[in-house]
Amino acid sequence: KEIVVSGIRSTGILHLGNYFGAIRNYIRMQEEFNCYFFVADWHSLTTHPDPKDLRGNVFRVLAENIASGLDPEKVILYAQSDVPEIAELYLLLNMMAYKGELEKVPTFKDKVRQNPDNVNAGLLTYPVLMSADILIHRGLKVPVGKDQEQHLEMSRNFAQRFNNRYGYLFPEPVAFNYGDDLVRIMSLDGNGKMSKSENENATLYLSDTDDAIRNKIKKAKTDAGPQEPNSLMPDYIANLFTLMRLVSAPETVQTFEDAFNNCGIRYGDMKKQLAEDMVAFIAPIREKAESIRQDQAYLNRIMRQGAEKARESATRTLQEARKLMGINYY
Ligand code: AQP
Repeated sequence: KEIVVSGIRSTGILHLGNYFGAIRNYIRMQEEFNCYFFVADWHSLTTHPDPKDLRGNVFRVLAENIASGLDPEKVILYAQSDVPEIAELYLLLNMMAYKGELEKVPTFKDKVRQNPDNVNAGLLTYPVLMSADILIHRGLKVPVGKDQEQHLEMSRNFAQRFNNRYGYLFPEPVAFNYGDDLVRIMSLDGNGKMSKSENENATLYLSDTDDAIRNKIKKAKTDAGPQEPNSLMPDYIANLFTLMRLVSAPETVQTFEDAFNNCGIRYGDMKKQLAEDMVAFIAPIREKAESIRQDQAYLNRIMRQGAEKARESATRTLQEARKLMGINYY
């Protein structure tokens, strides 16, 4: 079976972008592949270093993944920091990553713009740690949202450089999504991608109450509507259709698409329908996550079990890597 690896940062509450970019794929992939899914707690320290939030966020991400449909009996679920072999591989891969290429990564440039006072080396080498996360299990398919596409390209480069320099060890990992294109859910205010730590009022969280969901969708950005038949859709309207395609019945989507193309669309009606379908989608996940989060002993058990299995696979890869690099003296 092919090996699948993917992680989510413990930086807050999961949202629809995380669900449709990543988790939805995880749920299908667990039936077909050998899956390693992890909470990327080290990655979260690049921007969210506060110790008092970390533990809660780690277990929240775990619980929300399980509530969304991940089965801990079918996949290996663990915290990144429970697998120290990843850190060693990260160190080794750093010798294959060049400062110039790391500085050019658009997500790095964004982070520098957002917070120029905290341009730490962890941020710069984020794609290297991400590569170690994947390559430590010799992962091939990586279910992620569109924002991660470029990082995956770098992972392929690092894998290739290692293989060329030391001998074949790593397959070249590819970003994966069950539709063809990778998914990008925009924020409801139309500003950039939906993310855990941006505008809360324009982000639909998997923990949102029914009323919060209705209110946020009601306030989502729209305009006066198309002025001519078959007009080009602005991004923020296309995003509402994307969401609708994900949670509503195909006939419903078709009705509103036709209305858009005939200039007869009423965004108020569309948003009302979308809100109800979204409530029906999110409410069961929210309720399940709440109940899973009450059972700390269960969550601890899953993390420990997962870490043990992840370390077995990680240790095997690391031993090979050391040997190929000549780090085997005794
Ligand atoms: N808007 C999105 N559309 C599609 N996929 C998305 N992902 C994230 N946002 C979208 C995918 O979710 C997985 C986990 O990513 P992450 O932990 O980096 O999530 P985030 O919401 O981007 O988190 P942060 O911490 O708030 O990040 P910043 O501050 O960087 O925006 C990935 O597979 C990602 O592609």
